[in-house]
Amino acid sequence: SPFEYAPAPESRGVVDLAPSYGLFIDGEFTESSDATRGGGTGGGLRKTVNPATEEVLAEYTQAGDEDVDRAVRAARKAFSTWSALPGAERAKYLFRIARIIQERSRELAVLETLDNGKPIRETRDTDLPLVAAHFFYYAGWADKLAHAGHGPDPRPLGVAGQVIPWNFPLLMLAWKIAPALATGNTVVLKPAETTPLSALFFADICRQAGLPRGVVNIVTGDGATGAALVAHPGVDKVAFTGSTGVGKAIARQVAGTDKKVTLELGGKGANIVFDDAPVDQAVEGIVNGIFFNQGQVCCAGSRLLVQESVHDEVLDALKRRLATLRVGDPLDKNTDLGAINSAEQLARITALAETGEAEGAERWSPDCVLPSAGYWFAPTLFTNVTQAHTVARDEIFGPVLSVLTFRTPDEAVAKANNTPYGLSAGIWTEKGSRILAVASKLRAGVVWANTFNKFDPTSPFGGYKESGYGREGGRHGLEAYLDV
Ligand code: TXE
Repeated sequence: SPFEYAPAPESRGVVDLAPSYGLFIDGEFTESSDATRGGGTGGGLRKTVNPATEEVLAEYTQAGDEDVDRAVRAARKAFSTWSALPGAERAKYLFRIARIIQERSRELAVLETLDNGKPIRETRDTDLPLVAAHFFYYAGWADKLAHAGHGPDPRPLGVAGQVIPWNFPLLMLAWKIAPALATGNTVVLKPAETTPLSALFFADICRQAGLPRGVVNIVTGDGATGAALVAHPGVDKVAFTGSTGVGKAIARQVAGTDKKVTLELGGKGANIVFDDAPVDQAVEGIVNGIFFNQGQVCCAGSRLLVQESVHDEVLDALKRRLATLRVGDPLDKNTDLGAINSAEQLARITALAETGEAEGAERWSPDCVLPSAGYWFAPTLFTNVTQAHTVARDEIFGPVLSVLTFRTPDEAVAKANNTPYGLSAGIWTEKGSRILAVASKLRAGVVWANTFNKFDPTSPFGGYKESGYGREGGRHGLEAYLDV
């Protein structure tokens, strides 16, 4: 069947793509039942392209309401046995999944780079190690839930409906699935429409690990599939990462139901550089903060707040560093910036950057030749930015940094907090006392000091204000999947 993905073990290590993929329901890849019965909302095939070349990688199935229903029923059926397993038994499956991810990490890193456009250096050195680490970490909790501080008898919620975005497809899957399974829940997950492939390969890993049928189900499709999953009465818990607009719509949708919900939404993180910070180190952190994954990161340091007295020095060093960034083929391990994930995202970034210019901010990019095919955006700085400018307020979700200045720590805090979001911030200073004083006043879920975009499965991650609610990662991440 063209819907069957079963690579020969000897072909692992390279990506072996089928021409088209089905849905993963009840332990099997299947066609859409909407298609076989006709007349449903799903069943069509969608294409996923390599954003660096615009070449079609594969086709995948648009799941309709009937498919979502089938997946939720499979998860419901599996829940009674999965949740009754001793934690140590669930842990064995999670450890097995983690080890297979490590064994297949080269294949998965290449796959993720093909489907997403991000540099292989990032998928190889950041995404994949973190994906495995999440499964190892939550495997360790599965038999210790009574000691996690949630009381002696924490219970799983039931079926988790999980909707994830395209910026870290496999890592967002790991953030969602690992804690859900460790706590005894079963899962129906919908990956984003532009990056469905690594979730389908993950389904194959679940089979390879011998995970019981129905514990993990993958329904691919667009926002309508996500909305059907969120609306399904058999879903007990909704976990969403994506845009603030859709997050708010989901919150409205589940209001008045008994569903629990966690939302991880947008951000407009401030990276605050004080005049005593070592400039070279801060510049590396600024670059990592906004150009990692082409800035398509919810916790990106998209606003640089630099102390007025060192503004020119920092900007000169930053521009020199940007001139050395290599933009191009994501599969080349020397590449620093890859492709933007989709034509739609490129159009959004382009429009916001044009607004920046129209409103009078000064735009600068290093000389760089962008490939002719694919979706590309040069690293971009905006200076002479005020807090009223759109580029200082809206999430751009691209390689665009807006630079503002401040004089005193209080002014830095006020400007950093002057946003409806509250996901991340960074502080660069040699003074430990200042780190503590400033961090305690920042309304952001994570504050990094003298580093940026550092992730670890032991740390809870999540937002204040319109960046959402609930925490993923760490011991706190268990709570999102437990009745405590
Ligand atoms: O997000 P969407 P998009 C931000 C970022 C970006 C903007 C738009 O600013 O420019 O959002 O991106 C599914 N019910 N972030 O349009 O639409 C959808 O199919 C249920 C920040 O890609 O929110 C996909 O799987 N699900 C962010 C997922 O939601 C729905 C990551 C995210 O898509 C749905 C991504 C609905 N009504 C974008 N509509 C972050 N927090 O990291 C869509 N979806």
